[in-house]
Amino acid sequence: LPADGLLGSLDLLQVTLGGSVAHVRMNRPAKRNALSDTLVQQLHSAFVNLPEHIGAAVISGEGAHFCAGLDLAELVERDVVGGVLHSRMWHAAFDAVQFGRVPVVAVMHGAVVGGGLELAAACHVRVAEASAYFGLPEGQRGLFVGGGGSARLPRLMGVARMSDMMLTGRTLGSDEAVQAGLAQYLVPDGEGLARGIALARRIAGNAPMSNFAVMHALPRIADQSQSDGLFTESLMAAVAESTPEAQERLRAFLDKRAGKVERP
Ligand code: 1HE
Repeated sequence: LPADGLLGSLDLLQVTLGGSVAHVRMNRPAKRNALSDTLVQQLHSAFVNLPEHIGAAVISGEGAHFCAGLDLAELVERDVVGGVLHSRMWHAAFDAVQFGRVPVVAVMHGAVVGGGLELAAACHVRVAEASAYFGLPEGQRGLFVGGGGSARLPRLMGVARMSDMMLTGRTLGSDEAVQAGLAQYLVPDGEGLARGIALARRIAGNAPMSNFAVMHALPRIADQSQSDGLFTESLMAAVAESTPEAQERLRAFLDKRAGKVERP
């Protein structure tokens, strides 16, 4: 595998490596990056197969929009069994994003709707360009979310906001989305990718065990009772702080070789 440059074009997906960061770009602009079965499977494959030297990833969409959600042209021919299996296929793919090897930054612009918002919700940090707008048109299309949205989105924005979006078709602009918890960063149009890659570089510079703990322990602890959560936290903390990398980083700070915490 090349350490840098184009890793491969999976037809609807382009994966580029730069140092410790992988950039995964949905590349179906004519259909607004609508998530066909093929595109979802290619996302799954890309995240499962990230090279070992990669420490963080960025996902973005080519063209005027991040993602138009489910490819509605493929939905019309599906029966009930096909529908359940299809949803489970999305779950597997988006789990590979959320619970894969590395943290993922979503860079969002234009439409971030339906399954596109579900995909963004599986990422760990979300950057919105000013043009980004967010919607869950499933209610209007006679559908329900099927890509993990009902489990992930209320954890970001709460059940009330998600219900409002699904029932009334309300869409949120990028500033409202930040207030609602759907994005952590708001940047001018055209600056999302640079910000996303800069954030990914910082993330990739962390100790791998700290990143692992944030990705895998934090959401599980949030699902646990306080008592179980505190116990899990103690185990995870002990694992993280006993790694050689943690010990070297602590020594570096005490020897004044490491940076201080900066003001925002
Ligand atoms: C599509 C799709 C799609 C565009 N499936 N083909 N998602 C939605 O309900 C959103 C539907 N899409 C839209 O509302 C708009 O397309 C957008 C606001 C995203 C973009 O508008 P615009 O004016 O830039 O593009 P367009 O002219 O509407 O679309 C360009 C082409 O993309 C056109 O095809 P063409 O052959 O006529 O050129 C569109 O048909 C096509 N296209 N979006 C299929 N979604 C696991 S559960 C998840 C459930 C959901 O995600 S439901 C939400 C589905």
